[in-house]
Order: sequence, then structure tokens, then C-alpha cells
Amino acid sequence: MENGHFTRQEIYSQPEAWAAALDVLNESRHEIIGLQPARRYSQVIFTGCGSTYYLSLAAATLTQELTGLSVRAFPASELWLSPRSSYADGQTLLVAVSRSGETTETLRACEAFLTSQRGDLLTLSCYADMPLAKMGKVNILLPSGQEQSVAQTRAFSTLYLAATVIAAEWAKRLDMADSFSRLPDAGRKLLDHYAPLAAELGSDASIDRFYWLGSGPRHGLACELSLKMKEMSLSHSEPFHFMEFRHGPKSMITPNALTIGLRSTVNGLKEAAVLEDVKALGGRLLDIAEAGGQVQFGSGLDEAARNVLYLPIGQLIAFERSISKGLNPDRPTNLDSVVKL
Ligand code: F1P
Repeated sequence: MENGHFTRQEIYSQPEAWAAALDVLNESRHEIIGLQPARRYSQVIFTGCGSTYYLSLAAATLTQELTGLSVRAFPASELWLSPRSSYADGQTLLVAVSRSGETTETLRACEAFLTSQRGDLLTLSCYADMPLAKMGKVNILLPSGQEQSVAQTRAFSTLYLAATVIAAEWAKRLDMADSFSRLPDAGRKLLDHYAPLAAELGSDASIDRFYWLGSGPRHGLACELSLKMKEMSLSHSEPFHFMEFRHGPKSMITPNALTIGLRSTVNGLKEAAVLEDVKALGGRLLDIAEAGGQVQFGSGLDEAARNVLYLPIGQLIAFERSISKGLNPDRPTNLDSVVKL
């Protein structure tokens, strides 16, 4: 099997995985709405490990933006080992996210949460026969996110899309349903159109460091894409909030640095100004946005529904760099697909 066989297939099949996930969520709509977070809990907490912790960061910010609830994200190890500094008083709805459904820290965090009667558990995972899929008051299963490759790509975007749909359901945003249904086509168009650009950037050996900028619901996605670049290609890579980049990290900009902006519409002008500063320092740029970027979605979809579109091209850049370095993104150095303690 050639290097990256599974990862390539998993990245390119994301639109189909998203369509299947939307069907699952549609069937689970009443269970999701029945959790009634606004009425039953004083806070919502998302949790996971590694990629699924970064997913939790992105999902928490979006859920709070849409619902107005207090929503935070913690690594599962923090909930497990430092519950008092993590959970505020009152009942909590805990949303545990895991591709495998058997990561030890996530299971321990959920067990401790349930034992301490802090509230109720909602799980999002991909394998029905794994422990996490049986622990929740509600368990959403997304088999289309299952993967062979260690580095999450299809699993991440599918689980993240599920979290986005759940947030929209809780916020009673029925108007977002049309945008969700059009995401698979928008994702397919992105992959078809921008794969050559991703290959060009990924195989450019003159780039020696990557900075991923994302704010609000996109910050967790910037963290995830930065992790992908690390895991797949063993490159120096760091995520920042857009405006934070000026407060020190921009000192690292050189002509060999590529800064990728997950630029929003709502704050697009301010975020573009940061990218202009990077350019003025001689840094290289990749601006990913709904309109006006080197990668543009042109989707016409609701901004809160389309954040998943920032993922495929960033994943492809990491994938192409891994392959061009003679590495195998299916089996990243030093990594296992599940951390069991
Ligand atoms: C969590 C995780 C992944 C990471 C690696 C090791 O897995 O940290 O995020 O990429 O595969 O495990 P899971 O709980 O989402 O299965």
C-alpha cells in the first residue's frame, strides 16, 4: 500500500461522510432537542482528547454563540483529574466526543462525571461496540466518520459537523437546515478545485513553519489543522487567534513561513488586516474565506453552518507535505490511533 493510501481516501470522501451524518442527525432530532439544555442545565461542557479536544473548543464557541448558554471545552484529562477547577456548581450537560469511543481519559472523565451525579452525558462517536457509545443519556453514532488512518480527518469533520447541527437544533435555528444540506456539494467543489494549490503548497520544501489563524468558532479548527500539520508532516506549526498574532508571535515571520488564515465574514476586514501585516513582514499567506481569499468557498451558506469547509484544504496541505517528505500520514511517527492508559 502506498504512503497515505487511507488518509487520501478519507480526506476525499468527507462530503459523502457528511451527507451520511446529516441523515443520522435528522433521525436523532427528537433525542437531541429533548435534552433541552437551556431548561435543565446551568452549563454545557464539551470534552475530548487531541483532535477531539480541539473539536470541543470549536463546538463550544459555536454552541454558545448560537444558544447564549454558558458553554466551555476542556481536555478530558482535566475533567478527570481536576474536576473542581473545571465544573462550575449546578447541573452540567457533558458532551463527550471521541472517534474511537475508547480513549482512556475520555472514559475516565465520563465515569467520574456520572458517579459524581453532576448532570447528564451526550456522546458523539463512530463505533457502536466501543464503551463510550453506551455511556450517554443520548449517544449519537456516526459510522461514516470511521477511519483506518491514525491522524483524524474524516472523523474530525464528521463529528464536528454533528456538533454544529446539534447546536443549531438547540438554538431552534431551523433556517440553517438548508445550509447543512448543501455542505457536501460545497465540500466536493472545494476539494476538486483547490487540490492542485494544496499540492503546490504541501510540496514546497522552502516552507519551514506554519501558522494557522482562526478566531471565534474557527479557533478550535485552527488548532486542529495545526495538529494535523504536526502529526502528518513533523513540521513546526502553531495556531493563534487572529489579533493575538501581533502580540509577539509575528516576530517569527520569515519568507519561509506560511500563515494560513481561516478568515471569517463577520470580522473579515480586521482579520484581513492581520494577514496584510504578515505580508508586509515578508511572510507567505494562504487566505481561506467565503469570498476574496486564495481559497474561497463561494457557498452562499450561513456562516455558522459552514465552518467545516475550512478543514479539507488545510488537511490536504498537511497530507501533501507528509507525502513530499517521504512520510506516511496513515501511520504518523510516534503516534497510535487510540491512547489507552
Ligand atoms: C483522541 C486522539 C486523537 C489523535 C490520536 C490519538 O482519539 O487523541 O485525537 O489524533 O489519534 O487519539 P479519540 O478519542 O477521538 O478516538
